[in-house]
Amino acid sequence: MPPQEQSTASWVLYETDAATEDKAVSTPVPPSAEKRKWHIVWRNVILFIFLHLGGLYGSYLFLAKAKWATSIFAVALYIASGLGITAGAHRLFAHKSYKARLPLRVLLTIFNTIAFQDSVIDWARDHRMHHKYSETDADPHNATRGFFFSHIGWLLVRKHPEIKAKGHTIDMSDLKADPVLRFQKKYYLLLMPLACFVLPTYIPTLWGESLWNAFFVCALFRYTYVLNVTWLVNSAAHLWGEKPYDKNINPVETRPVSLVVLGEGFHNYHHTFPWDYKTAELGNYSLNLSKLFIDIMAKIGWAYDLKTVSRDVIEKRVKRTGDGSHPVWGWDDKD
Ligand code: ST9
Ligand code: ZN
Ligand code: ZN
Repeated sequence: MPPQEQSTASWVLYETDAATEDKAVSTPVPPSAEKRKWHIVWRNVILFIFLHLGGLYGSYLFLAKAKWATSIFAVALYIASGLGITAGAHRLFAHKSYKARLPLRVLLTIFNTIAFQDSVIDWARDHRMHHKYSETDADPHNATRGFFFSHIGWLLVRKHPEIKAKGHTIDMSDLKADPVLRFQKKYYLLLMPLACFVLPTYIPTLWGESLWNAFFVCALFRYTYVLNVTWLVNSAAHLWGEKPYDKNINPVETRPVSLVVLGEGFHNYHHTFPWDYKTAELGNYSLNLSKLFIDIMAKIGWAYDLKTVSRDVIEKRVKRTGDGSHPVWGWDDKD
């Protein structure tokens, strides 16, 4: 892969924590002094090539050969592991947008381990960097480096030095204090293969499926699919769509992505108001299954202190920084 040219653009960092609520604080960040280099990690390149070949073959078995119960099980694993990322690693652990009692934290950590996107603590550390240093070299999947880099390329190369240099500015003490997450990280290399590959391959044999079909459909295809739709939030949802809440940042609203990522495609809203447990203004259930899940958990008392944003704050923000595409307030101030 060719080394990428150093960007000469002057970066603007928008911090959008709860503390800044309705004010986008813009801090100029100088361009990185170091020319970007690709230190390719060939082990990852080879593993991801084989994974995607296996996943493609698994998609054929999913559609044409596997027992219907196996295909339904694969979809159930997609939803469960997806929730482990959206309702778990993302909304609960990385953003603290709601609180969860022990049974829910355990359930979401199990779901999260099925997803194999590394331990919640590591995932959340990268994600907090992604929000704090969005679209700069300290953002692990800096989308200004293009679709390929933000989608999968960032997992194929060594991290930019800026990530390690600025990493200490991220406070992870809250998650490191959680015994459930500490347990997951400590035993990850045992728990992850079991949850992501071994059990999804074994369980379908209980209804007479072959190990071959079960492995390619419920392990490789399901895993590759969930990885790719997750990565779309880093790539497509930072590139193509409307910006009704803040036109000064790259993240966009994308309904097609939202549909496959259980409600995480309203990314312009999410980067503007990252503490909202809905990660969207409205949270229509069909496009936001994760909100439905959290609402059900709140009904049974496992989730509480759900954070959201008032209509008034959203309206002011839309009028101040939106691109005019908001269906309600978008065009109010236009001549
Ligand atoms: C995967 C993750 O796919 C996907 C995340 C997607 C996020 C999406 C977010 C979008 C919003 C949510 C939407 C969800 C939608 C879900 C829909 C579901 C239906 N801060 O990493 P190392 C330091 S994973 C501070 O080895 P290298 C630290 O000291 C796929 N410090 O860097 C660290 O040491 P330690 C499966 C940091 O050597 C040291 O650097 N997993 C930070 O450059 C070395 O760290 C894989 O494929 C930081 N953020 O290697 C593994 N980061 O950790 C892929 C690092 O001991 N990863 N440091 O503290 C790797 O192989 C390597 O990380 C590498 C870089 C080769 C990429
Ligand atoms: Zn983002
Ligand atoms: Zn986020």
